[in-house]
Amino acid sequence: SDLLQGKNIVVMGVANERSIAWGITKSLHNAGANLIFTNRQERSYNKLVKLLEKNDISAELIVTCDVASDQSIQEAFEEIKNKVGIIHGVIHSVAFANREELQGDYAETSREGFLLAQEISAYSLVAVTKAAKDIMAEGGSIVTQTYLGSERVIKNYNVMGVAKASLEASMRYLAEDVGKLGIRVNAVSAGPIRTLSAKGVSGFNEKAGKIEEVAPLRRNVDQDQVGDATLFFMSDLSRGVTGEILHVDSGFNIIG
Ligand code: 0WD
Repeated sequence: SDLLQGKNIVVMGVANERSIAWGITKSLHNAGANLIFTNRQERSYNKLVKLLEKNDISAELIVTCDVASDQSIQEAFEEIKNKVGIIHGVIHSVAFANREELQGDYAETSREGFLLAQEISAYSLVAVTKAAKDIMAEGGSIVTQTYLGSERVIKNYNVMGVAKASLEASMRYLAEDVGKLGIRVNAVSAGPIRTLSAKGVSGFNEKAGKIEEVAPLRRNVDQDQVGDATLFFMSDLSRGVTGEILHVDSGFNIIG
């Protein structure tokens, strides 16, 4: 399709082939988008270059960006502005919490661990929106990735569930701020998908098994399904939608 022909979109958070951001990359590429990538680590950069080559996708630009640093975010978007110019969208697909706090009792969460999860997983969307909106001169779309642990107590998700609640509320406040600039902000809430980050949360198999058992579609979702839902938010097909959370979870969230 040519839904995103001529659109410059920044994708943050491809760590490897299993990353949700990689599923999104394929959907956006197939829709004709020009893609710009940001990575935190050298390791992810090398993996991304190989993945792009293997899949015959060319990147407009790849820049380093550690969302823990305002300076890093500013420099990344400055470089994007100088080398690409206007952008039309941003995919925010980054999160982090300490592994030892993704198990056991939430009440044991440390102050530092709480703040770290909030900083990398929720504040980063605020900081990125602040930097991106200045180069989204033609309006556009920002999409983040969230999870049901924000709405319900899901075993082991703990501090990340609280960070996702904060991310979702931030997404709504940001949608109000940048709506007047013609920019929409939405979230996709995916079911469990086996990725590098998912490995950090205890009991993945249990969670995925439950989806197969009780979700209306009786199967787990994959990165490509999240990619296509994110494509909807990136494209004009969703032009009337902002501040919304779209569950891509085989319907699991509706089951009591
Ligand atoms: O089941 C799942 N996997 C679900 C994930 C279900 C629902 C939502 N999500 C969310 C995650 O919470 C996250 O927000 O999707 C998003 C992407 O997660 P993923 O695809 O499961 O995980 P992964 O492949 O590990 O990617 C996470 C990225 C990595 O990218 P880079 O390019 O940096 O290697 O987040 C990155 C992480 O390194 N990341 C950071 N990026 C920039 N600055 C930072 C940071 N400080 N910390 C982590």
